[in-house]
Amino acid sequence: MATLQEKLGELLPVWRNEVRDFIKEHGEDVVSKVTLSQVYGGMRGVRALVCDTSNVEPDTGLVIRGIHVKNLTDRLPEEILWLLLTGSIPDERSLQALQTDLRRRAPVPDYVWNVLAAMPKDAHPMSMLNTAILCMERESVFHQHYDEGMTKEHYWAETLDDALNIIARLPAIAAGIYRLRFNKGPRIPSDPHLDWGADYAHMLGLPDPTEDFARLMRLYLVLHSDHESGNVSAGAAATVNSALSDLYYALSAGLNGLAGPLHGLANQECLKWVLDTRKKFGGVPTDEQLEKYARDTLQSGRVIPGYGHAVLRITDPRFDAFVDFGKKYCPDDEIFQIVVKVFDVVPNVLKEMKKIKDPWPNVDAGSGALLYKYGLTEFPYYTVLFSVSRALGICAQAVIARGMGYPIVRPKSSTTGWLRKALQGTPVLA
Ligand code: HAX
Repeated sequence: MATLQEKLGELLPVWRNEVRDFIKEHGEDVVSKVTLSQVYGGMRGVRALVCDTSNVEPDTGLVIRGIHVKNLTDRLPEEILWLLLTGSIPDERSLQALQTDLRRRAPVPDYVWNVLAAMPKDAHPMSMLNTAILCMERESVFHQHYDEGMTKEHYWAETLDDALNIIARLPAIAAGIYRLRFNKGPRIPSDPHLDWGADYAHMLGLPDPTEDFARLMRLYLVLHSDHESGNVSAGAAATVNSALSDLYYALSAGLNGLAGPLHGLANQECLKWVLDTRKKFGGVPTDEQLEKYARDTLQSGRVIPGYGHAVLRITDPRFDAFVDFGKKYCPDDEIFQIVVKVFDVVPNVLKEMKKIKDPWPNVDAGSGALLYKYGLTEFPYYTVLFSVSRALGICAQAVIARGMGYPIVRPKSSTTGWLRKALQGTPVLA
């Protein structure tokens, strides 16, 4: 049995030495070439970042520390946090120690509730979540100790302290936002006997006599926890953290990116599209109706939310995991049935549009329908759920970056004129 702090204290010096030797030996070798299309195309496919917590290859999907996500669906989110940070699944006693530590750190100070209560009644739940995280920045252990002259070798431990404080409080804050923003009545106190995911479900306050909703929440929190570091949220957080801005700043920067409709907000957009489908056809549509509806959506210039991915070229295994859950626990639910039917029909429609590189469903195509089934019907809230989960990966990545002593992120940009000259075209812009 070891605590997370002890385990990382052992591992980080080993990893640092390995990487130092690796760079010494191969520092000048070429890893990736960059084409002009990639420069203008959001750097898609350029290998210029390191992320050891997880990896996403186009033909496999999410692999966390060498374990495919489909083999992690029965794990607790706390186990995933440990795995992300250390590369192994914790033993029973280490897991219990982590859970006890999180419980100790969980109480949310009153000033956070006061700030949230003062926000406009129509504030988006994501802006509420980020405001709550940012207003706690005054408590950053990293920030305080940095100001007191902390040396580099302590950065990771103080970042870990911030990470655990934030992660411990997020379920209560996120559940509190749900109850406040959607007029659900007073906040529900945490139940110290529950694990992190089940406690979050409990504090949301939805009826859950079968405990299936708690089960779904654990699964949701595992599946969304990390997706390597090039995506908008993780990338933004890593860049901000590389300036030694503490985790409150860095996480909030990342989650602001998650709030975009092409990224985390897609889950709310996706359910909206499925519900519109049900409304339009009065239930589960036929294949022909659905095909036409998908084409109409595309012709009107909109995307089909929940489909396509910047990296993946297969059905997202996280979508598969949600479908497996639905087939097991709510196969007769009408909205779930529409999700399954969309999966049957829409990829073929998308395949006809040659510009779309990935016609398959991503994680957001299935999650909303299941949340809706268990009574979480306020879809502007869904990205908050995603955020609670993604905080695990973003925080783990930040702790490791500080432990490895990675430098400030600063790629080079070019003017279009410079690019034209470099490629021997005609310079038109200065
Ligand atoms: N519906 C319609 N058009 C789509 C599409 C979809 N589902 N997916 C891609 N396209 C379009 C793109 O808009 C782009 O069109 P333009 O060239 O006219 O701009 C073209 O196909 C090429 O895009 P791509 O190279 O295949 O995909 P990108 O890497 O540029 O974008 C996205 C990836 C996920 C943003 C994109 O597939 C999309 O907008 N999907 C719908 C929104 C969505 O589901 N987002 C969630 C993604 C998962 C995630 O991050 N969750 O947080």
